[in-house]
Amino acid sequence: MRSALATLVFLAACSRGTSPNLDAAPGDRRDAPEVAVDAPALPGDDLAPVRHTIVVDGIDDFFASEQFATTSNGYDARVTWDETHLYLGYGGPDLDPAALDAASKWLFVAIDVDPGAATGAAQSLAYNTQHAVFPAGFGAELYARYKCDGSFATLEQFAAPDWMTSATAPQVARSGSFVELAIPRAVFGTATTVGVVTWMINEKPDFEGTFAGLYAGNFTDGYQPALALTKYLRADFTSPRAPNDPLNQAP
Ligand SMILES: [Ca+2]
Ligand SMILES: [Ca+2]
Repeated sequence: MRSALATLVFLAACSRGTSPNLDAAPGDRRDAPEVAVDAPALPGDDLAPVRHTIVVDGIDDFFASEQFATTSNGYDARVTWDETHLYLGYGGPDLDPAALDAASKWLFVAIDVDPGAATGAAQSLAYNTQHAVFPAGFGAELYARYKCDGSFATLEQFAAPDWMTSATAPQVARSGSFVELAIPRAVFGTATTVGVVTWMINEKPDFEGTFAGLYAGNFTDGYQPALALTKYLRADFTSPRAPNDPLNQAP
């Protein structure tokens, strides 16, 4: 600290410019701005794309770089992928099947296999009186749903105008209030980038609510008859960028 202060005093003295000899001259480094010598690595420079195989056992083995804050305190999301699967992790009190109303609470994971093109479903199915409207440019081809009492999980496919349950079910495992899902990338076709948006609801009559959406500023928790989702994650399977890199946030 002392030497930093001394430097500041020295620089302040120089900046007064009382003597022409103290003015910066070409090649004089005293007043030269600091310049980084090494250019920062650009995305894709000699870096392998993200590949992280999660063991679907209910025990959190996601990296810190795969974690996301949500709209709710006490809830966080995790997303990563490898060559064969997209992996989701969710932690928070209502993921525990012993939680109040667990049989009427859901975790939803909507997936857009051509993010930005706005193809597919522009909004989610209604559960009781709540549904979600997807972010700008996001049109869902699929959504995974997990019932918080642990009774089942399915993958739903959009076949306009309806949704149909896929023969492919997500792999699921839970321990305490943490759940992991694996969705085979085969259901995305040839997509190398998918959009992902997640949220949770309680569909219980008179107790409906929406919460724990991926990206803390995605929406405001509460009863949402037409939830406006505003953000999604672009999971680019060809990119070395960490899943939670802010550059992956869309639109
Ligand atoms: Ca695990
Ligand atoms: Ca789409």
